Amino acid sequence: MMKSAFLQLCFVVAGCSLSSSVPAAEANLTRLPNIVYIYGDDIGYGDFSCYGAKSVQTPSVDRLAKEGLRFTTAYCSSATCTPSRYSLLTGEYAFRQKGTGVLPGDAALIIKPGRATLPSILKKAGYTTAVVGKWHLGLGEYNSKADWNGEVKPGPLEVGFDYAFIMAATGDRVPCVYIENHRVVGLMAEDPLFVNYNEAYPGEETGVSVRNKLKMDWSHGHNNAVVNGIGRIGFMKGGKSALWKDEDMADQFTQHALGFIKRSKDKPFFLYFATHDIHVPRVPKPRFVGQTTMGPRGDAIVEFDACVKVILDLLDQLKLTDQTLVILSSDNGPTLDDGYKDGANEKVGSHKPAGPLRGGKYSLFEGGTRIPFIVRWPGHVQPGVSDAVVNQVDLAASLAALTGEKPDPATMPDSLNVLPALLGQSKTGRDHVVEYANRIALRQGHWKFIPPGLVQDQLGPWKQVTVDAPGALFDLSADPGETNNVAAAHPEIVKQLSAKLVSPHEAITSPSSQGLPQRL
Ligand code: NG6
Ligand code: CA
Repeated sequence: MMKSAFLQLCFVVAGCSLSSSVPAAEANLTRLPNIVYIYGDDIGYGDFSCYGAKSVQTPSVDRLAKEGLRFTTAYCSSATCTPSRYSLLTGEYAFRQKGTGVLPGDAALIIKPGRATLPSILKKAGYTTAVVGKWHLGLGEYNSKADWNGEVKPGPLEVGFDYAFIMAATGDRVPCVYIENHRVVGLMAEDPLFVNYNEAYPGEETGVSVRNKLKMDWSHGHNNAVVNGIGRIGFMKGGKSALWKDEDMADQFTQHALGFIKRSKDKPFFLYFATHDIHVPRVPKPRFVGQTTMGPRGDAIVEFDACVKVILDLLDQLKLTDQTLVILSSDNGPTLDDGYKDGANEKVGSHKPAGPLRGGKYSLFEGGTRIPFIVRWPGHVQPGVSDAVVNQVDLAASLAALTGEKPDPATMPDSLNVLPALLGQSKTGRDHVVEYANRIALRQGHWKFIPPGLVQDQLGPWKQVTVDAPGALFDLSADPGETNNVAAAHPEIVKQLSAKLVSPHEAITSPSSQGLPQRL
């Protein structure tokens, strides 16, 4: 199976000199590539130096861009984390399912065990699969609560991963512990862990009761449990031996990622490396503090880049670079003040976290979901820049195609095979993108249509603008910053796009640029 899939692959890979008559071994390509997916959190379109940032330098991300293909028009599937990650792993738009909004840390698993997922497909193709880092897709049985002191399941291992070293939700949500496979790491039976999102545990400090002693003050929310001197969302008590230290988190995740790569290097592996950086609370390791003039948000970008370096260096050392497909991206657009007083707004200076785009995290403007996206596979992906339109929801079908698997379209309804675009063989990908930030908007070709309603329009704190009927229409080719609403000048386009959005099914049943049926 693997070999025939591999041979098929060789027909489609750009720059691959292998023809049907050349045995795989002769081309020194005897196995499917490893896949490392590096997923930053809340990193915007303008946050890396290879995407134009000047106030922060990201040499390792830039190295990937130089050696790989840097996309200008790639999208995540939602302007917040949980729905984006849900779509990435399932190949289904999150807005189809209730309960896929930003989850609390005690939420049940929202991916049904047994359904086809990106990791389960790769596992079927022979890969060893791992998730290291932020999970945020719930843990435990539907309609019940996880048993933090026992086996924490179902979770990643039940939806296609062989190994997991994760945080349950976010850095700012309890429980503030790591979970390795089915167990909370470092928990002692005599000090059990309790978690709830409703009320404080009597006698436990909160971000309100000890506000003047906090390491980092909160600006909104984040005033429930206090862990490592930082207020969080949600309450917890006990489990003292298991509590994380924010300053160590990037190291913890990176070390576990390295361990997985070293253990798995002898056969194809898939690593989903989901960093906490640069989500709040931004508390980088001391050696990164002050590396930029932008305060913790800028320093966290430097920390993220250092984690990328460690992973790339290990691939070099193990001589795996040429046989590893590395994809680097972010789960949603950028934000400044996201609930802590870390100086992100005050110190941003001339830096533009979303680059030339309008809006950021939580927004239906382009800054919400258009994100950095880089693909490197030496010898197979020609280095350069691609304007092809791709969406992270497509990775499931595309990586399935790469590995010779054929997911059932019914189980991955929104994932398109855009492999030729990902590998730089095609200049086009999708012909449309459904953008999602609590409600949906549509990009079709160079047109962007936002239906009437409220749209988040700042990088934090919260500020919304109202889009009046019949909706806002932007010509992204002439106006990438979405400043000039041309709806009045193009009523027929507004009518057409708004009709498609009323029924998202229709929006996606038009044939794609690759002649494949587009499924929703
Ligand atoms: C918001 C939080 C924000 C962040 C976000 C989720 C408040 C006031 N704001 O509700 O800090 O945690 O949820 O971010 O609590 S995400 O990247 O995981 O989607
Ligand atoms: Ca996020």
